[in-house]
Amino acid sequence: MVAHKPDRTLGVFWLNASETFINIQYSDHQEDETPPVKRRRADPQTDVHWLSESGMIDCMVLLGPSPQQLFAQYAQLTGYQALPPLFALGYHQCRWNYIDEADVKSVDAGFDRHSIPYDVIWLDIEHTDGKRYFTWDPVHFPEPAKLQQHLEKKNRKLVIISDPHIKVDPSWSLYCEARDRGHFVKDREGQIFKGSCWPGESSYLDFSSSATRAWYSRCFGLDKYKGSTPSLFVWNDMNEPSVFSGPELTMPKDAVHCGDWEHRDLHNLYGFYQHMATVEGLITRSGGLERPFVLSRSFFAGSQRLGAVWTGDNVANWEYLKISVPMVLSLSLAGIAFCGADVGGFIQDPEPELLVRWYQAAALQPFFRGHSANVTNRREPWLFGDEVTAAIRTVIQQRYSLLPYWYTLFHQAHTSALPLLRPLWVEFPEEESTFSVDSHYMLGGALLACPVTEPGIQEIKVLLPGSDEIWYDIHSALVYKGGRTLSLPVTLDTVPVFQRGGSVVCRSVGSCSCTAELRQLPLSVTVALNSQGTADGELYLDDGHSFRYRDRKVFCLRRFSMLSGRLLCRPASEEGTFDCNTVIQSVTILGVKSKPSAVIVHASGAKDISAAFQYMETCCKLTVNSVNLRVAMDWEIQI
Ligand code: NBV
Repeated sequence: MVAHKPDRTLGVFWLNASETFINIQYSDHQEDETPPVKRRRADPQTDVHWLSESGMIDCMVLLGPSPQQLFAQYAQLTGYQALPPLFALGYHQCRWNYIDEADVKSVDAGFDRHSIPYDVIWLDIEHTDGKRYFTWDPVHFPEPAKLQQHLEKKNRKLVIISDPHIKVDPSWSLYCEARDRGHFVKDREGQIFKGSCWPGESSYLDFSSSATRAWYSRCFGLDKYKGSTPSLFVWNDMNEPSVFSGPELTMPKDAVHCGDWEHRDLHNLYGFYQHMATVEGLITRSGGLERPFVLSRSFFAGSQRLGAVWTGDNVANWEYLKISVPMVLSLSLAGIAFCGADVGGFIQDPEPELLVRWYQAAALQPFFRGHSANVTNRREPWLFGDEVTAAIRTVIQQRYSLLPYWYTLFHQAHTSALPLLRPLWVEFPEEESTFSVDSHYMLGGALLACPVTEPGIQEIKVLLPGSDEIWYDIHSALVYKGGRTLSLPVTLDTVPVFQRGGSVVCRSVGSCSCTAELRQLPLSVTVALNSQGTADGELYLDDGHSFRYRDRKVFCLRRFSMLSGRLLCRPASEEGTFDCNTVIQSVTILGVKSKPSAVIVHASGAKDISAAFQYMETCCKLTVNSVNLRVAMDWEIQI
């Protein structure tokens, strides 16, 4: 739980995995009638009561006092966000189900045909042989390795679903192994627990046991998991766990786990442990070299160390789109930075306007996946006419251009626990007007995003905080003073995003079909000056997939800072040995009050150059094109 008032952010971490109720009582009244305590109060107060079914009281109070300190305190207890492989930040295309290999290939080709970048295509439960995870449907997916190679040639990945229930099938070796080695949860009589799920009668792996986790991890070995290749990644679903025949659709509380723990004691850890075992499996599969990607539906404090989560089965309506924003903000505050909601709504069919708005909103959330249920209509981005295709293409392309910034934010979450998505109050902790805003938010410290989540609107209200702040509309470069609520006209194409004065944002320039191509593109740097004429920001780069950034410090962290008309590019860390050839193609400086007489580029070891530039007086924007400066080198631009 996070609480905030102007001079303090405070956290309570109640570490308990059993069924827990948290009763929150807001009171603005002078007198609190809540029994058993009846007292008078001077200030409005919020009372919170915690009630857990089992366990001992294990409760930590995190004192902040700043939001940033609170995040760091929580991360010291539960861990930091894992740094995902870069491909996982691209766009993911999922459906329950892509029918067969030809279907997958044709959807994949559709993205190229329509020039829409994407990185990952997903297979849901129907890809298996009778819902036996780690197998393939022999009719529809006879050559899974070839399919992955086909995708991998284009630098794209396949994600398959792997649920925690295992079909009771004595003729299936994986089931027999798990049974004979004692890897299933037991019932209260000590027999293997059986419940029903997708495959029919199923038993459930006991992920709370380290031996079971180790065994399960090995199931992802390339030799063991037939038809898998290194470009296969995993999705853990139904891991609350979901038991169709169980009470409240889950496991009976008196089921028994290793060490004789009842299910009631660890229910909320079950999915976390499956996630952990899957992540371990992928890391081990690569010899410890490659970063895993695993999405999980169930999660717990600490799941941020493992990978991504999503908000589960949402519905294709405006209300669900709207609440996706506060949902991902809450997750972000709770340390789970890599999160998102199914684009378009999982259940039912979105109208085209809703679909476009959903893509626009989700492109500004960390995990970006289109998904739809089996009974819905197909909804690949090009099925709704040219206008919708174009709108979705623009949004996805913009997401890809902004990936250098996203990746840098992930590096920050990984190293200093700052969430990528921040409610406005996190950046403006003293400004009470921001406290209840949950429709717009900061994406890192530099961008304020306000996705449109209502139908047919022509105007949107955006709170631009800070009376001494300057905000720049990233599309029009128009400048707004902070400390006001702006009424912004919107069309279907508008995605209101503002860059905060004082920040620097790097983007990729040019088009690409996936993140592997994006890495080859040059960058642009946008410097947004604050009222003192200064700005700074960072850029993080590494190989995008391995652990070498961690084990051998193969990364590059640069700082751009502007002061007194000089923009410097310098190392932000003395560590880091990544020899990258990435080039900065152009620099745009917003908030330059008058046209400079010259722009001088000085790169170390080279002669000073007087660079050509454009200046737009109407929006105080200076652009220096074709600077072609290596990001890893020290250089400066003087205006
Ligand atoms: O595996 C089928 C679905 C999946 O597509 C969805 O994303 C999960 O949240 N799964 C739930 C089970 C069935 C839901 C009705």
